[in-house]
Amino acid sequence: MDASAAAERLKALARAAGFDLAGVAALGPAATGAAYRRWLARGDQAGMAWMERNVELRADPRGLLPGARSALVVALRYAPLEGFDEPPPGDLWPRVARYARGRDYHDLIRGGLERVAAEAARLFPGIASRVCVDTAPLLERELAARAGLGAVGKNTNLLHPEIGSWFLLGELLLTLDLPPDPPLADLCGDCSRCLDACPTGALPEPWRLDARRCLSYWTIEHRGPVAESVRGALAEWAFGCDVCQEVCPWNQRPTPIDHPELGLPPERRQLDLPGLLGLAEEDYRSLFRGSPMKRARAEGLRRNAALALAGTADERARGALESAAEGDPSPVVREAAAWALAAPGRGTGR
Ligand code: B12
Repeated sequence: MDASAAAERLKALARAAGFDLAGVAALGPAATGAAYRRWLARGDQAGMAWMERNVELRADPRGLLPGARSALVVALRYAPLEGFDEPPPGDLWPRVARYARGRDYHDLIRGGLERVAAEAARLFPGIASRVCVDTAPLLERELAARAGLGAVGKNTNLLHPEIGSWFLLGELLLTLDLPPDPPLADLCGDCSRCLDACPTGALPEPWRLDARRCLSYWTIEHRGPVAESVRGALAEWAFGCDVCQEVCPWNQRPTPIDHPELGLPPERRQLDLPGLLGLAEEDYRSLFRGSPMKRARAEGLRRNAALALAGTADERARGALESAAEGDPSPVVREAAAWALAAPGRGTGR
């Protein structure tokens, strides 16, 4: 099989494994390695110390697999689902970033890519491969752009002209030499809606995300008390944030998808903010098994729920906040609940 037939075969295997997009990139030094170093130098990584490690490897992914020559990059769409259930409208429902409502994408993407890797090993004896999803020291968005999966938008998300940015990425690094797919042209033009809409000013300039101000960082990655400067904005989000994607013109008309496992599971549809705040450890373990929301840990989810209820007038919610302020085992949650009780009221329903 020649190299372009091999590339086509691998992309077809990826689509058969359930991925929505697949493309090939040649591995080499990252074109945005300098942008990544500037990001670190400014402190934009906030408390994510792991982003400061393996700087050389991130700037040149060939070190991730001896003899690696190319990457099969795949995308898994997570929204909008066919018949997608938005949580019921109202102030007491946790607003959760869409990618995190259903099953953990790490497991789904890894599983799919492992099936492709097994087939690749059968088709091309002697090759080596490595599956990467999110946690490997890899600038995934740049690599995906190089594989023609989209263009990096000003909000730093990878955007595709037909499906917007509601998709997740994974890679299969390969020792095969494959012809790369052509990259797409810039999609942002002079639009700056994401920069203007970010509730905390976390996009101070195009293509730069300052995690010190990003609600996604505070609600998912940060352990301990949330900075006073972003607490007000947290009333809207209990886990992650989608604002910079929601306002993007390329995300206004995405076609429905069919990955039901990425939707909110039935057993969590009744879990509102007071319920989440008062969640017992064993209920947390069973309700969030296999969910990407576990990244924030039980304490982080209760903290976020408390902050999201700031200034509520709802009696049940105030009761949950009072119990948490007095009796939650975590000092971080107790402090967040006391702060939320003292916050000014928010009008109707709060
Ligand atoms: C750390 C991290 C975070 C951090 C920091 C985000 C950030 N922008 O760096 C936090 C916790 C805030 C976060 C949030 C989110 N994340 Co995140 N995150 C990552 C992770 C692990 C590393 C990202 C990274 O390398 N950052 C360092 C900076 C320097 O890189 P970058 O943001 O990608 O920026 C690149 C471009 O801006 C580009 N660039 C710089 N200057 C210029 C100039 C021009 C002209 C161009 C074209 C490009 C360009 O170069 C940079 C380096 O390659 C990746 C997985 C991975 N291994 O890559 C997932 C990843 C980026 N996250 C993802 C998702 C889904 C999210 C959220 C949408 C989740 C949510 N709803 O809450 C938000 C989006 C926030 C945002 N606007 O970025 C997806 C993105 C998929 C996509 N379609 O783009 C990834 C790829 C995970 C995955 N495997 O699917 N994330």
